[in-house]
Amino acid sequence: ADIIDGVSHTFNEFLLIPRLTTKDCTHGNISLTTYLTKVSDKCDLDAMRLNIPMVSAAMQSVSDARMAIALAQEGGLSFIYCSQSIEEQCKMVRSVKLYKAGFVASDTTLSPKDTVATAMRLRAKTGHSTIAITENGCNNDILVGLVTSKDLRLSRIDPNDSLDKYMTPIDKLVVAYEGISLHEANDIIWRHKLNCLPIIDRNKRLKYLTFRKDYDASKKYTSQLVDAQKRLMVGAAINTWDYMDRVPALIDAGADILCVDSSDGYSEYQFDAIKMIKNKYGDKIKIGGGNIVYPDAFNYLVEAGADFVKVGIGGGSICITREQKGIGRGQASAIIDIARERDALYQRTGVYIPICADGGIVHDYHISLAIAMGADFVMLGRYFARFDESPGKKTHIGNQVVKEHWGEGTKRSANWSRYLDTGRPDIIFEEGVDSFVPYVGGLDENLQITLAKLKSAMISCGAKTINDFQKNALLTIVSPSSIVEGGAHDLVSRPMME
Ligand code: MZP
Repeated sequence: ADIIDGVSHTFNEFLLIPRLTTKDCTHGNISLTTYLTKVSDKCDLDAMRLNIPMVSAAMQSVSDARMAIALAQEGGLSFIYCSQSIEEQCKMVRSVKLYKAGFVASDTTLSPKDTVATAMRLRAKTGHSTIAITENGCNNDILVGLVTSKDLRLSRIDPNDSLDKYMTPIDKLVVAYEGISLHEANDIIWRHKLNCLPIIDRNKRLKYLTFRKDYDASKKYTSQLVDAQKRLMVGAAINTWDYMDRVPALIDAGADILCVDSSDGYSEYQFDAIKMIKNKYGDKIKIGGGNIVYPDAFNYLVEAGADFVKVGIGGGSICITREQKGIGRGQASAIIDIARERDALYQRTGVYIPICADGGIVHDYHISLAIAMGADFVMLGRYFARFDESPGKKTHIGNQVVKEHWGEGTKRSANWSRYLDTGRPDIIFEEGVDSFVPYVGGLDENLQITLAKLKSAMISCGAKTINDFQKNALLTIVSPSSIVEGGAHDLVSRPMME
């Protein structure tokens, strides 16, 4: 066997050295915009960008439609997991695409019937066009109740239809939140960045929400919106065994970008999948590959046609691949080496392939380190699983509030395909664990703190853009004792107060 030079390092073993902070390097002047897909010197019009360098992991416990809507509104992106049937995944993608098209998903506590009834009642009271969207729990179709001032139409979304057919422009919108307090209504408007005003009754209870015509949410918020359609962007994961059916269905549902989800992306299966998709759809469809940890695999996936490459094997919070198979590499070393290969490719060809640092981000500052090491954006599972918007159930362990978080390499995640004829290989042993993460509240409030820390690190390093940060960062490897020195130390703990 060959042994590669040097030790394989993790994020914890690095720190950033400050560079000159110039006076114009302020929070307000920093751009976190980054490339998501391949860009060439000759033309970057076609490249997709993120407004913040963070995407959520394609995992059952992380990225469903609710998370995708919340994160896209912050300027990031979710990859909806593929460990579910094609129909279920497309349904999630559709919900995200419908969201900013003037539709608001109904409160899930209301039944489909009640949602439609509420919309009709409010239309009768207010004379405004109203709309209710809800899911039909019986057969998992999306049931759309459309109430306009002229007619009432109820229709099922046909998965084979273009979504445009269902995009009826409306300027007044009523959602089924009638009767909640003004405070709760404002909270919903604020959290979901709705383009709406609350109209309340005498008792300060919500009557309905109405669009504010003069207001363009895309100007105020760094929403991740696609060009003129004002719809949120959403990604979808695919696998290498049913992609021939899954990809066309996802494209039709409106997925903006795809990513092959695999713990080991250096395979002929993945090469063939990316190549076939690129041959069939050309550059209209963007697709990422991975995961990999060494430059040879990077070149292989780029040759297949990957628009970005995901780096990381065995570093995920729920991952036991290294213990089970002895496969993987310290995440910092993997990113540094592959970023160098990516930069060399760019020097040679003028083609830049963004890389995503996937897994093992434990502290907020690890995001800064990953980017300084050359990643263009990071993918996080555990981080997002802790928020209200993640699909995991909230529960208690002792006094602590926690949320469920489980790996895609667990039998739990694979269970969806057990009774279906999917062609999915059986899981003989698990590469992930089924666990919990501490619950920390809503995505927005926590994300703002994380982004503030990232910007502060960039300011200390004199960088106003992600590109500056990657180019100018100076990193140092730290000794175990300097890690101890970096935390609070040599203090007497404050006694617990009543
Ligand atoms: P983390 O942010 O929770 O540390 O890591 C998330 C990443 O772990 C995912 O994006 C994926 O690459 C990886 N993952 C997901 N499931 C497993 C598993 O079951 C896994 N082994 O390694």
